[in-house]
Amino acid sequence: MPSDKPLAQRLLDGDRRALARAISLVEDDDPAGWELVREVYPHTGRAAVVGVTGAPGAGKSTLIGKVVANRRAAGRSVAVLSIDPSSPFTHGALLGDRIRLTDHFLDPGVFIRSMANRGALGGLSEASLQAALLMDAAGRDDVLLETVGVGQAEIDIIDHADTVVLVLMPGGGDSVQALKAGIMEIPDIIVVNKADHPMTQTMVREIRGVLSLAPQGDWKVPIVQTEATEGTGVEQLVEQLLTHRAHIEEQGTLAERRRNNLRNEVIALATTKLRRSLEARVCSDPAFEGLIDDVVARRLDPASAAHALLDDTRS
Ligand SMILES: Nc1nc2c(ncn2[C@@H]2O[C@H](COP(=O)(O)OP(=O)(O)OP(=O)(O)O)[C@@H](O)[C@H]2O)c(=O)[nH]1
Ligand SMILES: [Mg+2]
Repeated sequence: MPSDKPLAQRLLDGDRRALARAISLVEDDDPAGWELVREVYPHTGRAAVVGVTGAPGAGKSTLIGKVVANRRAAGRSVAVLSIDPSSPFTHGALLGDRIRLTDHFLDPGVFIRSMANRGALGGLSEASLQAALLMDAAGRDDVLLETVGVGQAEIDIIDHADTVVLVLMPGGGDSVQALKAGIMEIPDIIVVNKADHPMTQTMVREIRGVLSLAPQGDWKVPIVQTEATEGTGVEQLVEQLLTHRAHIEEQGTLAERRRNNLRNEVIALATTKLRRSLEARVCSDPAFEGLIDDVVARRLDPASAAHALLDDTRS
């Protein structure tokens, strides 16, 4: 029976349907979604947010499925957000296929959602951050974010995790190279999944080599070997997740990290807004087209034109 309570209240009460509805609103860039996030934001910040990244097919979803089972057994409520920048599908299409969490579909303690590319307007990264906040507000103890890593710079949602897990697989040398080259930030925990593969130990050694060259913080990045399909190593992974969480809470790094992440988020949102308002202003503006004419005719260089445009929009 539909409740006549407002959506925000139902969400805060942990109502799954309210959560699903709320996420659809932010996914559609509906102003009501932003309003909702504004309302419930004071109730966020309680969930332990874990980001799981790695190359396609590394076993992120299989692993998340096993971690979810473990957390449920410990009595925690869980939400999973799978972010797929490469897929044109939205609203949970192909959900079961991609997320491999079908075992959990009937468990009310597990909320699963996928989000795919949304085209040019309203970034996926923005929408997924809002969705994660809504999951947090809905009282989920653990929020797990799955995203494909390496070269997906626009998907910085992973930056909003308290703990970042990088999933590698033996033979997937590209990711180790990305770490080595500094293209990919050193995560908090590294998983070598598909540890049944004969190249596993070689890869573990390679990763140790890379980590030994990285600047040493006060957290020593553990390498956990798993075989997600069998559930092997999952307990060790969960143990590392909890240890990392306790570590950042004790050291005060959690607060610092969150502050930093939120600062970046505010700048990112402001940048998007500025860009949109700029685009709206120049759209079919004859003065702007005149400026472009000058650039095309080589009378004005692009940087000077940009300056002129900014001076013009400011005045
Ligand atoms: N042999 C072996 N296969 C595994 C293991 N873990 C996952 N797989 C298989 O690897 C394939 C990809 O697993 P997923 O969990 O979908 O990987 P993913 O990283 O989520 O993939 P995307 O979401 O598409 O990027 C599936 O066929 C899994 O059954 C493992 O430990 N050993
Ligand atoms: Mg997956």
